[in-house]
Amino acid sequence: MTQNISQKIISQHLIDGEMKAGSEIALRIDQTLTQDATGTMAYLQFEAIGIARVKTELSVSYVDHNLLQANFRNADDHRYLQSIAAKYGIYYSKPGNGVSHQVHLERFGVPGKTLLGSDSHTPTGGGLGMLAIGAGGLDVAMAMAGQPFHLKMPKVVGVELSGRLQSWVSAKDIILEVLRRLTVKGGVGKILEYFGPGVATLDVPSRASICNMGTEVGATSSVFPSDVRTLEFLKSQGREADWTELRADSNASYDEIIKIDLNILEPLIAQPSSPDKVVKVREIGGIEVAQVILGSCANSSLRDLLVASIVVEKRKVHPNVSFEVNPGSRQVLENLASGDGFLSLVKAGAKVHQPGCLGCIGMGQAPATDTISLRTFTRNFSGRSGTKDDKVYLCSPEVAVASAIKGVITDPRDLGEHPAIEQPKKLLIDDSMIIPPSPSPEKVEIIRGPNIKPLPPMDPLPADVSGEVLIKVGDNISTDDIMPAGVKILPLRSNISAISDFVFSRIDETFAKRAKKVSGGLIVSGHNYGQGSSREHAALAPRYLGVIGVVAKSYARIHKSNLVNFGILPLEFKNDSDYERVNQGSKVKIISARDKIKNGQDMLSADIDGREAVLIINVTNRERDILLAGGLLNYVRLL
Ligand code: MIC
Ligand code: SF4
Repeated sequence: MTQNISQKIISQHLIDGEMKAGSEIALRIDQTLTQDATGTMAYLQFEAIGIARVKTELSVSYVDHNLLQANFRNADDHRYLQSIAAKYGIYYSKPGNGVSHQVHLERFGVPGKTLLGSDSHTPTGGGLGMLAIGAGGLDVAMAMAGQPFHLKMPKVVGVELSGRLQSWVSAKDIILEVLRRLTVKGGVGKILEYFGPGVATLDVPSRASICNMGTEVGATSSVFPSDVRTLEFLKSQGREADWTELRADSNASYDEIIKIDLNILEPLIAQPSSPDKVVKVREIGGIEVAQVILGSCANSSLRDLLVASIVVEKRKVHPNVSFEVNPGSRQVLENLASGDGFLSLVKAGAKVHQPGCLGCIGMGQAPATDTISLRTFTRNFSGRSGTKDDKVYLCSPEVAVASAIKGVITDPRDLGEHPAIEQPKKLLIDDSMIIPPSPSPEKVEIIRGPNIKPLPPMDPLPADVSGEVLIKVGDNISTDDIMPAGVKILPLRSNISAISDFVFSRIDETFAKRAKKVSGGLIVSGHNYGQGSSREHAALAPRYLGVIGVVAKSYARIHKSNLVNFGILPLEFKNDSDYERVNQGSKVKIISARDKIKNGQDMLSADIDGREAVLIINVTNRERDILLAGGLLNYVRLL
């Protein structure tokens, strides 16, 4: 039987289930990655599982999100993560070494392998031909313990690329075009697999940028073939031995096909405050900008920084613009500095920062009130930048640098001829900020500062489920809305009781207090509830406040799994009209919910304010058992 790339990798890692779209499969995971903001919780969970050493081929712990050290908290977390890594057989990438996805691509990714990461942008590895998937920290902890990863077999969408990008148009424009067509929920339950003659025109960093932001359409993963361009990239990293060819069979089929002609693609931009509000740059050119940031795991490779450095050569950043550069990794920074690139950026007036996530997750770089910020980042959800009512646009490095020079949103084609970029044939490579695990793990002591609090215990699902609706929200609620990040809240990620006070705080400051007062309740939402990040705190913290269920029109994949993992019922309205008649304060009761879920019922009759409504519970049998146990950790203990 002919197979596409996704089917090839899945069939080689299939432990259980049938490769039929929508049915549950269990995959063997070769590699895992964590980052600090989700990692502390993932490792607390790994410790609770009680395994002496990770069972994966490779596991890496990155520190890239919580780099500000305004007090002891983040520094405490870093020390905890380093000691855990040393003891349990995990590589530790120190703060300052770069964003997990960029470093993993450079130093660890291998074509044809599976990678599970506690960060939603883990699919970046698809640029190397990996099947790379984002998940909650607990799922990653289970994978480190040697357990398979469970998911519904995705549909495989073939994205056929033809032609070649015109000058000043780059990979970001391709993924923005995908977002324009599919929207932020069009990829849920799907893998985007790229094929066609246009693929060979794209280098690995460009492919990685495209796979990275496949997350923004809600896709489970995105993948490119592994070909000569992949070999060229691995060679530049001194890792050609890791290369294998990976292609779809010549007449492989896809569940759907999308065609993109690269020849006619123009510079695109996503407007505030959703990555799918995409228009041509030309349509909104001329809007004044106050801040431009080049960086994030979508666009901070050496290629992207070299483009910017060459464009600003002999030019100056506009006087009214703060132009900031966040390199993706120390390798990128070192190689930029070894040529003329770094100096060109500094001379032009750029602020060059340490490698890391920084302003992308609101750790600094918040824009001024009522100003426009242009970023090459992944997401522009309202308030994520740290400024209320922010206006953040997402664009390519080319659009960013042109706008930084002109002071207004600028189609880079207005700058004239595109300067040639020359990538170094041989890169400077130095892995000294990646610390291998200890050869004597028994001697390593885990360092726990006062910021690290143990996981709260969780009760099994009660016989009846009842409570009041604590909040009613609309479509596309992101995990940034549910559990905001930023300078104040991100350092509390290792302390569930402290962070739970901020659940929904951007939408309704009274949420946590009200939830605590009535000991929990339910959340009601529209479509695509929980889009965006993999942060399990968006499930764990509401659960801590006593939230027992969410009733939504539909869910984002990772968040739905996180709800199950922490024992929150992910319910759906059978009739969307019931959504209209539920309000904050409505009383919901599902009699014998536990028995019904146990007996495999998928329609639950509920009483909402004295009227009947049918709620759907669309979960697998395994997930039913997890919900009954009160979450995945309880379930594992019962096995
Ligand atoms: C993000 O981009 O939203 C994050 C911060 O990287 C998250 C992870 C987190 O919340 O810690 C993600 O993408 O999963
Ligand atoms: Fe970091 Fe931003 Fe990438 Fe998330 S999207 S991993 S915050 S750079």
